[in-house]
Amino acid sequence: MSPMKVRADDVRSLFSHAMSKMYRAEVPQYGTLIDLVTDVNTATLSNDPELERALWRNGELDRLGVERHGAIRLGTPEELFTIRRVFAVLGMHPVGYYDLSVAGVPVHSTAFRPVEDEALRRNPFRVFTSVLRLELIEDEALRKQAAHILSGRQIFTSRALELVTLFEAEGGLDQPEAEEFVREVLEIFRWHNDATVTLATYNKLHAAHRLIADVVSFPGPHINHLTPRTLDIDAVQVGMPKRGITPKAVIEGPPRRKCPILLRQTSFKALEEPIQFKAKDDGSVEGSHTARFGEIEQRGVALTPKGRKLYDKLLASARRKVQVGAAGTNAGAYETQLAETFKEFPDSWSALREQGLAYFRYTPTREGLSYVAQERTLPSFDELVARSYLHFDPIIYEDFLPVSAAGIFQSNLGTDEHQNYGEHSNREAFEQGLGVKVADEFDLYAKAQQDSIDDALAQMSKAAGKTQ
Ligand code: OOG
Ligand code: NI
Repeated sequence: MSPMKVRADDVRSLFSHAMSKMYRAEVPQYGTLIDLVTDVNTATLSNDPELERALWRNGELDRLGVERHGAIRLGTPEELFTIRRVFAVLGMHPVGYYDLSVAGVPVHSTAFRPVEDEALRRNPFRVFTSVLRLELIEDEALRKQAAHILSGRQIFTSRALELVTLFEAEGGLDQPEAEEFVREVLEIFRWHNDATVTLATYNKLHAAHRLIADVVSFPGPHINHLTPRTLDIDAVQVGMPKRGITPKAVIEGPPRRKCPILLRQTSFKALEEPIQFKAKDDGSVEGSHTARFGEIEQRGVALTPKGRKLYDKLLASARRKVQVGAAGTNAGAYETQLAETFKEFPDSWSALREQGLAYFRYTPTREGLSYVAQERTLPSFDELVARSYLHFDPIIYEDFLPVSAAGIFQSNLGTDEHQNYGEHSNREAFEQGLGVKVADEFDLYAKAQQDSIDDALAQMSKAAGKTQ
């Protein structure tokens, strides 16, 4: 790549910044949410200087306010194929496969995200990307009609496609091209208050599933939420109503813990927005649509397959015992049950590490390096950790959780809409549309952990005067 090319991380920063600006302008409640999150983060930091130092050490402090993720819903495998090429320009690659049909949502999804540690540090923005599974529409005539409507739309501007091709040919874009690319890409995600269908068609699609109407009735895949990071999600949940925002009934994911695991999320309800629907004689008729909302997230340590299995088991058990209704009934009982059930999940970094439940990044301590230099010997890995000659920090979970994602979708469907799709997940079809296989998130975390171990041990052997 020539030195004139802009690094993908910087194009992604331009992009996430532009998206944030657009969304704040279009969804004022989102601006209010951001203000609340900023206030909560400031208060949390001033009460916890240790946390502030840790964030500063990790270079996270100045990026605390930047959005962590957004979400879109696509209509066809062809759109998925092209969006992969678009996101590649932004240094975002598909990680993980999420089948939401098991939760009654007729989509399957991946997350386009930066993969390398350094890229995540520079700008962590990712996009949860779903594709409609038309085969799950039972009514054959409606299925055909939806497919026909989708086949007639082009969600990418021709200039965006030219710039993607240029990027692929040259391995990068220069600054003016990168800026133009971001402007063009913004068009893909913009809200359209004019539908491509009549109100009658919209209603039919809506009756099949609200998400089907959301995807099929519009010229493009509007970004449906953006999500900043909070340091105290419980405080934001409590603070929302005080600022006139209605939160979903419960926080998705694990309960509050001393050692946060995976991902906790909550959102505010989607807004009802006016839409012009097509009418005969080229006129239009006014209706409305709800799709756009705001979300917040708080992330914890990434779990190993063993840890994840335990998480899934405990979550399923809590959800079996207490079900939260659409209107939020039982929310308090659910939270109590969740906390109770998760007592079985070890809540200290050492226990999580020793039991192989979570991933950690290892670094040699100063004492460790001087010990091995003095003794000219390298103790075993376990001994190094036991004597605090190797320090370990949690590796943060960068992905999503299907049950939580379904909860976020559901809370924005208004009613307790819950179809039972008998279909199995269809990862092959998803990857075929995408044009590549999605990366396995566990492989990525395991590699980050192993790389840190190799690096730490190499430093230690060097200090011990050994060549490895
Ligand atoms: C995506 C919902 C999933 C998350 O954070 O889990 C999601 C959507 O509503 O399109 O964004
Ligand atoms: Ni989200």
